[in-house]
Amino acid sequence: MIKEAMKEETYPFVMRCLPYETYALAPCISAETQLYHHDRLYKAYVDRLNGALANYPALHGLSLRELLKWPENLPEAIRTAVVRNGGGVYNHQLYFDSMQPFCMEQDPKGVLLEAIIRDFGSLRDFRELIKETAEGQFASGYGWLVLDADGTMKIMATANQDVPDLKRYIPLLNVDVWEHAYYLQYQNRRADYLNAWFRLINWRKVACRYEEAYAEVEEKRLLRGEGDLPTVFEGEASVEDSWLSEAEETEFFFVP
Ligand code: MN3
Repeated sequence: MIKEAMKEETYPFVMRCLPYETYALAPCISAETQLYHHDRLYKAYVDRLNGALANYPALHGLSLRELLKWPENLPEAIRTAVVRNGGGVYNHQLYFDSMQPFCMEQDPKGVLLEAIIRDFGSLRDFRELIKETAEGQFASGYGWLVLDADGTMKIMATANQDVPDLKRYIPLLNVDVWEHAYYLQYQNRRADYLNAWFRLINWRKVACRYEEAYAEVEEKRLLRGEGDLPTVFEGEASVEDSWLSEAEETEFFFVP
């Protein structure tokens, strides 16, 4: 399995390129939004994180996840800067990397789909819950799908550039609900942006992260001598009916 490169990078952190063209997510997310969001805002977090770490060589061998997992171990003088800007880098990398150009064929499949049904009831319930949670995040922040240390997936929201508690959760997917992520196109209509975002999720990448995270959680539990993790049910899971109603599918093509 391909390891997430995110875990391996250390100082100086480098701005990652988008894994698709700047315009490739239009009309759901416009090229203009992506340009400002990725090339300006995300880059600024990378620069500020490197600036904060520059005079602390003892931290230069740590990955972003390691820096964010134990913030209490960071020198007090740079703790806030590393948490805010490191979070800004981590969150934006996961966000941009979790999307792909829209196509009608994409659905979660296999083990990930089975796990979604196990933990949320159905794909439709999952979709409603993550949208509702992200929409309900007061002011700026993110909506998340994470794998809990107990082996089940959870949905949550975080404020500002906070990451979920990485001692307990492994992030699988996130969505940026800062206004800069959608205001140029959607103004205050966060729900419309979330509907559009949901159509862009790169499920293949989320599935890779899930399988890798599940193996990591399982290994730790075995080492601790704890019981079995919840497993997915036997047999092939399938999406019984499209989670998009016909009206929603039609509506998609009129997204600004
Ligand atoms: Mn952002």
